[in-house]
Amino acid sequence: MVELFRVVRADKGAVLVLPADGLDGEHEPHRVTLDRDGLVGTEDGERLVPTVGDWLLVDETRASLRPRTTALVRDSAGATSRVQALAANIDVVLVVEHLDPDPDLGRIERMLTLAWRSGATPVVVLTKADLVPDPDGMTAEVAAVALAVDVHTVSVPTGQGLDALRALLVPGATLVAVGPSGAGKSTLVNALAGRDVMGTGERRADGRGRHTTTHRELVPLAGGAMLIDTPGIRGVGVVADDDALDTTFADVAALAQACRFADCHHAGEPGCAIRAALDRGELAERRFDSWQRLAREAAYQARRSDARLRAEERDRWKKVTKEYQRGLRGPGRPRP
Ligand SMILES: Nc1nc2c(ncn2[C@@H]2O[C@H](COP(=O)(O)OP(=O)(O)OP(=O)(O)O)[C@@H](O)[C@H]2O)c(=O)[nH]1
Ligand SMILES: [Mg+2]
Ligand SMILES: [Zn+2]
Repeated sequence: MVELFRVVRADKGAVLVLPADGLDGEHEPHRVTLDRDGLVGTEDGERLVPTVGDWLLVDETRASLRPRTTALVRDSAGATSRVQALAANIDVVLVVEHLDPDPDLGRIERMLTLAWRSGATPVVVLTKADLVPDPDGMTAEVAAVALAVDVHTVSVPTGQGLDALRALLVPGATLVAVGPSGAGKSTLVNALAGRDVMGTGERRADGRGRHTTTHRELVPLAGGAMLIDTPGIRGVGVVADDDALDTTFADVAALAQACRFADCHHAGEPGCAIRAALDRGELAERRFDSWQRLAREAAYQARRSDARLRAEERDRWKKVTKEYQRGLRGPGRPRP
């Protein structure tokens, strides 16, 4: 008999899972121990580190992962790039940012790029509306950089904006909350779950949050939706993806298309549409810088990722050649 489970938490060497028909907040997850390498095979022969949101097929003899429909991935630091899947099979990425202290537009743009890259739909959630005098004005500023994305302004103590978020919790949908520590992700998860599932942090006098949540966890909601809470991560690396960047920065990308030279560096070349827009005040320097920084980072990540692929290919050939030579020598024959 084959059974389908969902990974609600992934630790080193083991995952916590719930059966597909037990994702209602009423069941206790159980633990599945992984092989020594911590990997699980997929139906198409890949071996992956399981992550929260993965679907796991288990029969009497083995477990395998369903191919991921979407995945929120980040670049983990290191000389050769390794991509880490933060969450899989998600429909909506909630990009959570606080209004107090002031929202960081660059961070929102970075999170939106990650979100677009995942294949899921990004939604911006601005928290702590109760702490600022002009939440609407701040929302408008954020909406201006979150092109084609819904922006919701919420407050958990007053309940403002929560119904608009509840409308996203359709049965079977999976949402993941990302954003800085102290933004109020866990507070939001608890409010939407209607019970205290995740621990939340005390607000410090300087307004900065500590890292309260330390693991990623999928919380099944009573209505049939699933909400993944994540720890606030500093400086998540973007994974190279021109489409995601072009979507997040559709305005800048359109201007770049209009530059006279296809390889324009926007550094003073004649006919540069970006320079012209900056001079006319139609494009903010901050947004241009933010786009350039993420584009550079994505290109750097792509080079490191290529280097890793080449190294892996080299290792594979070394192994193949060794096996081939061993084959020539024949089994059991002594070395010359
Ligand atoms: N006034 C006000 N405070 C809020 C709101 N949402 C969250 N907070 C407070 O902000 C602090 C941080 O909230 P958390 O939910 O722990 O933040 P988090 O994003 O989960 O943080 P990490 O787990 O560290 O990533 C807590 O003291 C919350 O009570 C809000 O809408 N209004
Ligand atoms: Mg938290
Ligand atoms: Zn240009």
